[in-house]
Parts: sequence; structure tokens; C-alpha cells
Amino acid sequence: AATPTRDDKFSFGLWTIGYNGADPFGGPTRAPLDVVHGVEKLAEIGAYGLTFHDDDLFAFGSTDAERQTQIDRLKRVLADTGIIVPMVTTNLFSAPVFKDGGFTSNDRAVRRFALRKVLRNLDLAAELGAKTFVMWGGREGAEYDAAKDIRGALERYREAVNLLGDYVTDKGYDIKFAIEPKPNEPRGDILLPTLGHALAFIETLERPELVGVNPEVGHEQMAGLNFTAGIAQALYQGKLFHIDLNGQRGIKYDQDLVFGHGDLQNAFSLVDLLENGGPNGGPAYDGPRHFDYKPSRTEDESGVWDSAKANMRMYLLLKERAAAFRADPEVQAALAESQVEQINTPTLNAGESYDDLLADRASYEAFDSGAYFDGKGFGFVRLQQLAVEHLMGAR
Ligand code: 3MF
Ligand code: MG
Ligand code: MG
Ligand code: MG
Repeated sequence: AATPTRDDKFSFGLWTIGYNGADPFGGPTRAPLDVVHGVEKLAEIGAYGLTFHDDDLFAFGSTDAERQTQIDRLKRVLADTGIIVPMVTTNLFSAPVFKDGGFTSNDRAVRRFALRKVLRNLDLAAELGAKTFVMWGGREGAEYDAAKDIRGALERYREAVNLLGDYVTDKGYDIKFAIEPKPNEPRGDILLPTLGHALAFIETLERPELVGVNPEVGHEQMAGLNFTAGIAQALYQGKLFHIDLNGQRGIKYDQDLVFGHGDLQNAFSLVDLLENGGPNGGPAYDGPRHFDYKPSRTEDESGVWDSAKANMRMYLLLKERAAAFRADPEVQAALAESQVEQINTPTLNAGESYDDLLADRASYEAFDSGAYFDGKGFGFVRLQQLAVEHLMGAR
């Protein structure tokens, strides 16, 4: 059961398996990966999808002919292997022109160029049948407070996303947008740094229904946040359009480790949420299980594929562990003991007004809060111990 199949909907960014090991302190440690070879390998190891930035497929500044050659090569290998492209994204961060951002560069000509680059890539996304268009604004930010008018930048971001919404609507493209938050790196501070900032921003748009989020495990954890809790809120608000799975160990640079090689407990609760809807069930996630990780620069090409497989295997093992956790009668008893299900009971009776509540002596005047102080505990630690024992395979 820990062998991936296409039904598991595992997808990988071309920039992930294609990462050549370059970091701020050293150059590449691996040869470039050709897209055709990459797609063939993904098909072989059981993935179903490939995602990419425009510049991953054809270098920035390619001629139209060079660009088309790469698109044709990709299309051929997709047809040969049955791999699909569920998501496309645009690189508005690598080229020097984007050093102060794309949609929110202080330079208006850069902003217009960024919009054109995205519109062109949206046409390609539609042509390849992608349903989601991710926007990670890595350079949309600043290092210095005096250098960026944040309100102005948010207004320009809004202007950009509104235009993109008009474009896909007028063209009849079946594409939705997903904003990927990140607190910092490469900018000192990035706009829309967390899931919460992004969710609030989306509500200010002209077509909020077209825009959701693409949260990345490591990005929220870089901000010290609980990824599973953030994903639960995104699901609650109907905004989990896509997801970047990987591993991160604490608040530091963006590690992009294999999924589960960072905070394993958070990975366990995440898979339980995505697959089973979390503690009380409920709508789960049925989009791509997309990995945005980096094969460590210590590895050779076989290490790249080992690490790609490790992502999928970790996910499937966690799925098994989560199912065993849910099925365990002791866990079910512990959940009941902890009153986990009670959170779904409305606090007010049906039709009850605040006058009715004020008249209910049992809720206040006759309520013995002291009994709660001295009384029974919730048993959350016992429940957590059961979860960790299942995670460890000890039960
Ligand atoms: C950077 C990222 C990005 C985004 C990508 C959009 C280069 O930290 O996570 O990867 O995921 O641009 O999909
Ligand atoms: Mg990242
Ligand atoms: Mg990351
Ligand atoms: Mg990402």
C-alpha cells in the first residue's frame, strides 16, 4: 500500500527534481535535468503530474522558436507517458529585472512586463489543461521599511490579480489562482507572508471565488505556525486550491526537505486532515498532492529519484498510520473522553436568542465553575500519546 499509483495524485515541480544543488554559498553539484527524462522518471516512479514555472521549461529570454521547441518536447513526453500538468506557475523572481518584484516592483515598466509574462504563461497553462495557476511572489517585498509603501504594493497586487481574473474569465479558461504565502527569503519580508494574510487579501478582490491559496508546509513553519491548523482554516473557508508538501525543521531558512523529514507530528496530523478530514471527519482535500522539495545538494541523480520516491512513501505511510489511528477503539474512546466531537454542537439551542440565554439560569447563576476548576481533565495528553504511538508504529 506504500507503493504510489496515479490515483494518489502525486505531482512534482520541474524545479524540484531539476534542482541542481546551487545555493547562496556554492554552485551546482549536479548536471541539469532534461524535462523529457524528468517526466519519464516521474511516470516510472508512480507520480501523476508535473508542474513548472515558464523559466524551468525554457530559459528566460528564449526566442519564440526555442520556447516552442521545449513546449513541443514536453507535450510529446506527456502524451507518451500519460503524465498530466495540473498546475503551472510563472517565475517573477529569478531574472535581474525582478529584483524589486514583479507585480509590486516600484518600477511601473517592470510591473507591466511582469503582467505580460504571466498572461503569456496563462495561455500555455490553458493549452496544457492546467486547472490551477500558482502565484508565489518571492520578490514582492522589501528589506527596508522606507523603501516600500505596503499599502500601495497591496493595491498593485490587487490590480494585477483582478486583471488576471478578467483575462481567464473573458478567455473562458477553466483555471483558478492560488496564492502561495511565505514570510521571507529571498526578500527580507515578503508581502502576504502567511496563509492568514493571503486569505484576508483574497476577500478584497473583484473575483474572490477565482482565487485560493497554495500553502507550503515549510513556509508556514518558517513563521513558527502550525501548518495543519492553517490548512484546516483554508479548507474551512473553501480556499485550499493546491498544496506544497515538504519538510522543515524549525524557524530557519527554507529547507525544502522531503515531506515528513521535518516536523513529523505535524506531517501526520496534516495527512490525517487531508485524507480523513481531521479529528471529526468532514470534507477532505482531493486536489494534487504536490511536492515542492529540494533533493539535497549532497545527492547524485540516483539520490534525486530516491528522495522523490521518499516523499510519496512518507505520505502513503502516514496515510496508513492515520487510518490505523482512526480505527483503534482505544483512540475512539479517548476522543470521546476528550469531547472532541462536542465542538460541532452549536453553543446556542436552535432559535435561541441572547434574551433566552440571559434567562437560562443554568448557564450562569447556577453554573458551578468551581467544579470545572477542580474537576475532570480533558485527557488531551493521553490522546496525543496514542497518536504518537500510532505514528511510531508502536500500536
Ligand atoms: C519558494 C517556493 C516556490 C513556489 C513556486 C510556485 C520555487 O520558496 O516555494 O518554488 O512554490 O514558485 O509554485
Ligand atoms: Mg518554497
Ligand atoms: Mg520551501
Ligand atoms: Mg512552494
